[in-house]
Amino acid sequence: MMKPPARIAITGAAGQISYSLLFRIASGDMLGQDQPVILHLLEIPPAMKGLDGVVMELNDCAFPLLNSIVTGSDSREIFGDVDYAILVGAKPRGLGMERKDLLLQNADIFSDQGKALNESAKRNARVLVVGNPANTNALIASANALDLDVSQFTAMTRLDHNRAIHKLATKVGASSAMIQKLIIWGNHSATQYPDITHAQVDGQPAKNLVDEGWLKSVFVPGVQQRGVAIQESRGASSAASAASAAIDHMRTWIKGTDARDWTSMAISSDGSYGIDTGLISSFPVVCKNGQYTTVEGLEVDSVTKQGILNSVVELKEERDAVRHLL
Ligand code: NAX
Repeated sequence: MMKPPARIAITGAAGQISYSLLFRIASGDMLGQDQPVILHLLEIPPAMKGLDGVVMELNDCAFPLLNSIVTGSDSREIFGDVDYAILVGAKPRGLGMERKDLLLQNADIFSDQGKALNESAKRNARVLVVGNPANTNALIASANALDLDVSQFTAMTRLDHNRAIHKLATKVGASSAMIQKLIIWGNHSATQYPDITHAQVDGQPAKNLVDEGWLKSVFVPGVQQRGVAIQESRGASSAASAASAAIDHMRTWIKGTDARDWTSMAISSDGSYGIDTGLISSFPVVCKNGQYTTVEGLEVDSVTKQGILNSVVELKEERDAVRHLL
């Protein structure tokens, strides 16, 4: 017998990332081939016509697992009874717009959506924030969802994690599958800190296979600036890779990490590694039975410590700019 369908809300459903994400969820990549899904798609009114076209295409795929699709512009209605919410929709940074203005405009969206999730989502709903600035948007959504636990809110640094895996794998001539235990620390922004101190390549310490110069001047800035490089080359920001990372993030959260590995997720800090309690920061986490736990007790060298600190300073600035919504 088939399982009852899972309800998944996706905001910004007519946007670039969703154009890849929705099809992968509907084909079973996120929850597995035995799990039917109902998509709850949220868009703003001017984008509804575009969304209707996406829905036609989803229907034309005749996905066996796609039970039905609900669309609309009312977040309370769309979040009704959802098990998962992937918050992708956000305003893009306009020409000449300051980062702070973007933060404030998107802050209102995420405060409203936090309240809406609180009112209508399932009590154990899991939420992933993708829309930027993702960490602080997750903080706002969680602070406005008073009846939901802060642990239900996460932000995406899995794309950065995957980018770092590929970069290291290419450098040492390994496949991505051979790389374990990388870490992205901090904010999903150029201040994030990719850390290979504990990483392994086919069980061997990665740091023995690369030199300090490459780490400092190629690896770290290359991962931090990868989004910009894609934007410059494609003339548009990362979309399919972001969708793939969102699928990875949710699947790992639900199904668990491999026994020999961990992953990176931006979660509410419990003060570990000197990161201020309550900030949504990226940490190494292990997932098991649908729950994640921070990997504790790792040694952090002085260079990494400084990298984490730089990102935490930025996270605190972002938090302070939206304090009125927390
Ligand atoms: P698009 O501009 O293509 O799509 C965004 C969609 O959101 C639009 O269709 C828009 O109508 C909709 N939207 C705006 N306000 C909304 C609201 N209040 N409720 C519902 N929908 C709303 O952007 P896309 O390329 O899909 O990127 C979406 C977000 O992901 C951006 O904020 C982007 O910066 C962020 N990213 C985050 C990444 C991460 O790793 N965390 C990586 C990729 C991406 O840059």
